[in-house]
This record gives sequence, structure tokens and C-alpha cells, in this order.
Amino acid sequence: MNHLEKLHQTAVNEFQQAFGNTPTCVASAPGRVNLIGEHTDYNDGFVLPMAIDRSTILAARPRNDSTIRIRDAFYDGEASIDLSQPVTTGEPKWSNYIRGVIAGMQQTDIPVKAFDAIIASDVPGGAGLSSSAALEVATATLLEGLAQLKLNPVDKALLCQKAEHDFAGMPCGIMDQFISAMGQRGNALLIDCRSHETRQVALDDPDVAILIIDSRVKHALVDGEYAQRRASCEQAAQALGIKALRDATMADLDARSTNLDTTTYQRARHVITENDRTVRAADAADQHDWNKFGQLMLKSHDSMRDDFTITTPEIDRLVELAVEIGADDVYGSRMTGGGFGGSTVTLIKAQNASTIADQILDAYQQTFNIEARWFITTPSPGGQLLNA
Ligand code: GAF
Repeated sequence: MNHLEKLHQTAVNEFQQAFGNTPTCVASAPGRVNLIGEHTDYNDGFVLPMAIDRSTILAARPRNDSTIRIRDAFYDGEASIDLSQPVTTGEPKWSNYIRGVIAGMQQTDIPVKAFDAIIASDVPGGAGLSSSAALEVATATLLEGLAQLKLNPVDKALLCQKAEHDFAGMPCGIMDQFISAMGQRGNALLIDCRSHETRQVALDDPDVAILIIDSRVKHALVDGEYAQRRASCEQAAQALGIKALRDATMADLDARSTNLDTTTYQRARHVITENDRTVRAADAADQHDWNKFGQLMLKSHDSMRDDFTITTPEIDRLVELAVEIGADDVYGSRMTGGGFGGSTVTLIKAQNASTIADQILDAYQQTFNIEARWFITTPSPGGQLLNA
């Protein structure tokens, strides 16, 4: 059984225990790892994420009244949402992602009716792997399934992003919800975050593996650092007289550098150079040029550390260890996601990947006394309905 099949079985069993019945509709949506293109999405730029083989499942059965009841299979707590009232934020905290999607759905042509549901997830939380987007997209997919109607995938992703803005207070870009909704088996997705056009980028080389290491240092995106980075980028774009940093070259930035303080200049430099790296990385992947791809990942990490200042000593060390220990087996490594902890992603020769990963974790534990976790993942499908 693969991860999704196991989780599916858990969700169905937990539903039976919680509600004494069988679910009639089961939806799943994956977490994601971003291969390159960090903090470029809200600058109208480019990102190259892939959906991972770790997911959130919602298993549900309709009810005949106006109450939605949702239980988390692994944590205490049940959310109760009264559909006869306007849907607002509430407790437990995780329910806000669901509440936000329900509120968004009520503004579409898809009716939302009462149901009981259980949540089961194996997306590591706080690891920068988008457990929140997985929950939002799983909710939207469930509501589509219960209503037997479908939204266009871009509208669905945008609705989930709005839920995160309005109900979780996180001013995220579109990357996480897009890839969780539109991921495809075997492919990463190059997303133009301005036009919403996407290009499938095949990661179909059996000799190359995607290694994720969760530093177990928690990120604190909602704590304002993310919003500050976003504000700096907007300020830089305004000073350059452009709509978004997507529209600037390094020559444009340098020509106006006297209008910007050093921090704002450096943050803008990260975004402008990262956009360029992302497009070049997608082309390198098309050509199976993993050396080039890996070099771009390393440059991306340097830029996040030195210019955008969103890494931590633990994360920086994980990248250094991947390069030192992995030597010729590692093409590249970088922090993935919003920053301030979370995970690294490493492009590595498949053959020795698990031995190298174990060695990186040992060395990391010796320095920080933290037990990191690793797994190798493959590009996986986006939100989908599973057999109930
Ligand atoms: C978080 C956000 F949710 C994304 O939109 C993106 O900005 C990312 O950080 C940084 O690339 O995951």
C-alpha cells in the first residue's frame, strides 16, 4: 500500500469509529515542495513546485440538518459549523481553513450542505510543506464531490488562497493552492503567477531523487515576517514605478538603487534573480541537466540566506551538510517554502540517497541536538476524489 492508500484506510476507519457509519465521499489533496522560485509568487513571478506523496484526506457523509461536524483523526477537537448562520472564523484553529473554503464556496454556484467528516493527514505540519493548502484544497475537493459539481481548477485554487487570507490571516501568494489543486504525477509545474499559465516539467529520470529533510525547526509565517517581506517587495516595485518586481531587471534595480534602503534593495534583488533562476531551472529540467538545476538551487539558497534573510542556522547547516556529505551525489539543495525553518529540498542521485540522508541527519543532530526527519518523494497528483 502506498501512503495515500494507507491514509485512506485510516480515514475510513476513523470515520466509522467517530460517527458509527461509513463515509460516502472521500477527497484528498497533497502537500507540496517548491523546487525553486521562493517568494516570487506574490511578485507576479515564476515558481516551480511539485505535489508530494503526503496528503490530507477528508472522508464525509451528508447529514439531513444544517450542521457540519468535522473531527481530526489524530488530534483532539471537533469543529461544528452551523450553515443557517453566516460562516465566520472559530475554534479549533485548524477549522478556519475549512471555514474559509466553505464561505468561499457559498459565493459560487456550488451548494454547501451539511455533513459529518473526519480529517486524516500525513503532511508534516510546520515543515514548510503546505499542510494548510492541502487542507483547503481537500475541503474544496470534498465540497465539489458532495455537490457532484466541479470548479475550474484556477478558480478553485484562488478560492482556497482567499480562505487563507481572510480566515487564517496569512497573506500568501498562489503557489501552494495551485500546486495542491493541479499537481500531476511525474511532473513539477512551472507557474506564471501573473497570467496563471502553467507548464508541466517532467521529472522522469529514475536516477534522480527528491529528498526532503524537515529541520524540525518551526516556521512562523503568520508572525509577520512573511508580511514584512511582501511589504518590502511592494515598496521596491513602487519605487521602481512598476506593477510588480516581475517587471524589473537587475539593471532597472541598479539604476534606481539610490531610492531604496539596503534591506529593500537586497530583498528586491532576491526576487529579480530568483525569477530568472526559476525559468532557467525549468529549462534545465527539460534537458535533464541536473548539474545546472542543482547549481541554481544552491544560488537560490544563498540568495534566501543573504538577500531575503529568511533562512535559519539549522536550515543553512542542512544545505551545507547535503553538499559536504553528498559530494558528487548531490546536485543541489535549498530551503523550500516560506522560510524561518521548515524543510530543505535536495536533488540527489537516487542510488545512495538514503545512506546520505541518514548521515546528514546524524551530523545535524550532533550540532543542534535536534532529530530531523527525511523522506524521498515523487511528484504526485493534486486534489482528487477517492473511492468512498
Ligand atoms: C508560503 C506561501 F504560502 C506561498 O504563497 C509562497 O509565497 C511561499 O511561502 C514562498 O515562496 O508557502
